[in-house]
Amino acid sequence: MADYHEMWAGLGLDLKTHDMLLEIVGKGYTDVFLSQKNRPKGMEYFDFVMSEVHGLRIKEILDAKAEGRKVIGTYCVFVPEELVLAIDGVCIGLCAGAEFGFEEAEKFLPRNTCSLIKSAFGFKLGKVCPYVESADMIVGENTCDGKKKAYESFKDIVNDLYVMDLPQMKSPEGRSLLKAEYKKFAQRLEEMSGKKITVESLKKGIEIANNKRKAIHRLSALRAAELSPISGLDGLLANQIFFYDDPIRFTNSVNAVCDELEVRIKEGVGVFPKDTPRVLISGCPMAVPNWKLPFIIENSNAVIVGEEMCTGERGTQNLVNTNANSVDELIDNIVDRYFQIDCAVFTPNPGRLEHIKEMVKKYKADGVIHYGLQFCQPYQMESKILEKELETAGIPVLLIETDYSQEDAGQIKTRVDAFVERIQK
Ligand code: BJ8
Repeated sequence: MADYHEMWAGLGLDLKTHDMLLEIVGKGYTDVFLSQKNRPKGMEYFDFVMSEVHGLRIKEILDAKAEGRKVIGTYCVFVPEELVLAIDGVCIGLCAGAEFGFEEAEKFLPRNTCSLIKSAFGFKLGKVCPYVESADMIVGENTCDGKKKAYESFKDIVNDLYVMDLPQMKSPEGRSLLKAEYKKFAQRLEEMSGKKITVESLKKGIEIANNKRKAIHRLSALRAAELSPISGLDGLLANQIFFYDDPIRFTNSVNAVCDELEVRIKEGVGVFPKDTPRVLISGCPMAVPNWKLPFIIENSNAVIVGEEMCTGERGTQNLVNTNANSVDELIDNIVDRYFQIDCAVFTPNPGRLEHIKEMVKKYKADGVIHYGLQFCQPYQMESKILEKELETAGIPVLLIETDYSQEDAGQIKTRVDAFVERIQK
């Protein structure tokens, strides 16, 4: 990697701490990803992206800003990237997946806050995230109580925080609220960029976002092959990079991996031996560099064949229909897609159970490992209902409750080993 210290200093990063963070993430990446055997050649692109995650990509973003494009940071898959693309903006997922700066974060948040929220605060307070520092506007959303209340303090420590309200029920009123919020957001984007969203620009934004999702759908479908052509870790990595790479380059790179996987499937090449137990993971999102649980699973003689999470199929499923003649109709189509997201903050939320069952069938999973972050009430509460329903339907379930620390890794490994033995054919 080239020397980017000047660029980072310009963004106000704490260089010493940032160097330390990069070293830890780099080492983690080498241990978790580069140690895997028989990876598809196309994954080299993702290795490159990760090696330049705070370098080249940030430079690209700063170049885009210099051209007058706006950078929008987000924390939730409910924020419609299509609208950001329609003003020729850059949309970046900011979720943080490392236990970093928690002590500082706890000056603003109760100790019993989930790691995901603490990490977002920790990255900002520790001045180690060039994405947060590059953003012209950060979008928060009223989802779980933790996030909703945390944004009340977050607004004082970031530049321009915009909070979007979201429905909690899949009712006609809920849908109307979502549409009103998306229209308000579109207006805010127009004001800040000085660019009008037109039918043409919005259709283009939809097309770029749809293509990105189609590429991931293609990758997911290939993971259904009897002999897994790619590891779950690499599948997750593609889903994580989905949030901050250039969307067109990302789409092309995922499609290139898919071309290679199709050949692998034809030739009977897999990354794990035949009859390796197949696991579906489900639950809270896993942001970079949160690879603890998938690493444990794939080092317990199982393969992950799909992710029912926002860094996975919950975040990428369904496309936006481009068939419309006005911006308002296109926004309706966007609402139609996003309103189907089955986040656990919705009540009731039967769609998620159905989606998990569908995924188990589609990817031929032998069991489900549910990943719930400590203190995440929506997913922890829902996990009990899911466990009961899935076990009744004959689908074995393991509930894992954890955080971003490594302290419980040994204990989780023991439980995953026992579960893998249970689902072994
Ligand atoms: S659509 S999952 S990205 S809200 S882990 S902060 S829920 S206490 S992240 Fe999410 Fe949007 Fe839903 Fe997806 Fe709260 Fe739970 Fe923490 Fe969470």
